[in-house]
Amino acid sequence: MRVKRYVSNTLPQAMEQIKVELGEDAIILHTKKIKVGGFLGFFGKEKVEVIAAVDQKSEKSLPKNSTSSRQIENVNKIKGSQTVHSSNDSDPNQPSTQSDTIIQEVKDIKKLMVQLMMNQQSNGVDSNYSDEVKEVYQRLIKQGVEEELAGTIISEVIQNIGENYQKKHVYEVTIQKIIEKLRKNGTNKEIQSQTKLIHVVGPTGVGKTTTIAKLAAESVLKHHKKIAFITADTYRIAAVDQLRTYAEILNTPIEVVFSPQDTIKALEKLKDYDLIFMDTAGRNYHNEMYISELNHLLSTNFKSETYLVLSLTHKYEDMLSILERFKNVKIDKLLFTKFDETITYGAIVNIVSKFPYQVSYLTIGQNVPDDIEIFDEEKIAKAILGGVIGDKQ
Ligand SMILES: Nc1nc2c(ncn2[C@@H]2O[C@H](COP(=O)(O)OP(=O)(O)O)[C@@H](O)[C@H]2O)c(=O)[nH]1
Ligand SMILES: [Mg+2]
Repeated sequence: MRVKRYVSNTLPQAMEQIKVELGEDAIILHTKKIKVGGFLGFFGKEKVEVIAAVDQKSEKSLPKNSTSSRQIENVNKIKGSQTVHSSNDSDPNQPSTQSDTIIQEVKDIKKLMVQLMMNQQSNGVDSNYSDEVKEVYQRLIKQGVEEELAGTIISEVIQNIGENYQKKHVYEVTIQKIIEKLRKNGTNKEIQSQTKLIHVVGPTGVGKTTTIAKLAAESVLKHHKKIAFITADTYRIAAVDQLRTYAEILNTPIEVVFSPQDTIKALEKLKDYDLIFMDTAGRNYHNEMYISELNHLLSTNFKSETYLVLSLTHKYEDMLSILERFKNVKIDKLLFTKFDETITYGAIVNIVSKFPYQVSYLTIGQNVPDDIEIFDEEKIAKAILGGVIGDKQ
């Protein structure tokens, strides 16, 4: 691979130079406006810096499509993002025939082009996209949608709207594309009617106990189920008391357990109840032994669902580390809390795109039992584009 830096007066001039020197296959890794000359940064002449690269070997000996997939990998490496899969990956979702592969790679390149164009835009270099498209892209980034995913969404929007579109159309199609990213097919959001145990996990303070109270109240009041509680959060007396208070209000039994063996006994005792909610502490999951015993218990005896609770007030990076921390627990669904306490929702789209889990519910305040609803993709998509749409209508 040959990488070269060009400094020119204009971007087209640099492109022309690159084409002559590196050939048609050269790819642009980076563009930036810079000041050249002057004194202490003042009075410099504005120029464009372009870093371009070309894979020399592949130019001659390899077929075109493998050149392009490596180029995509290289661009992604430079950008520090994930590698786009090449056709050789054993992913079953990858296209099988060569023409499918080429189509896929062209799509990938288009996606990267959009990202690069958008990045050029943020570096102050003109891009060809309309103001609405740029505005929507910037909004996605501001909302915390990862750059690569925002680029994908925008490239899908552009493909969908064609050339002669109206402003409003861009927002409508973007909402549809976000909804598609948030939707998981084949899984149910709500607690399933055959489910006997709801196991709620997550770090301290995200709202697990409050959410259990909300779900439990709904099961009693709306679905007329006979419910019971188990709590494994024995690290703070207040935590047990908190669930005990809800148990008293709902007139349901509560068992306190200290180990998976205790849980087996508690479940035996509560076996005649329709639905059991099990509360836990984040600290329970620091113990490998505890996790494997619990996984075994939950997968063998009866139908259970494990919900990982994430708070939208957490930073996205923290949410990723929580998902990593709980990766050994067999998670069935995610549940996001504290929607009412944030104004950025991009993390939801990132997480749903990255992980296979269905999002079940969204909690929207501290009130038990009212402040909970079934996860609604459209609500999140509209919240993400909220400001943009509001301004434009
Ligand atoms: N604003 C807001 N607060 C919430 C929500 N869900 C829970 N909380 C609050 O978050 C705090 C911690 O909740 P708790 O259920 O004890 O968390 P746990 O440690 O995960 O069990 C409490 O003050 C709850 O009232 C929500 O959706 N919105
Ligand atoms: Mg709790």
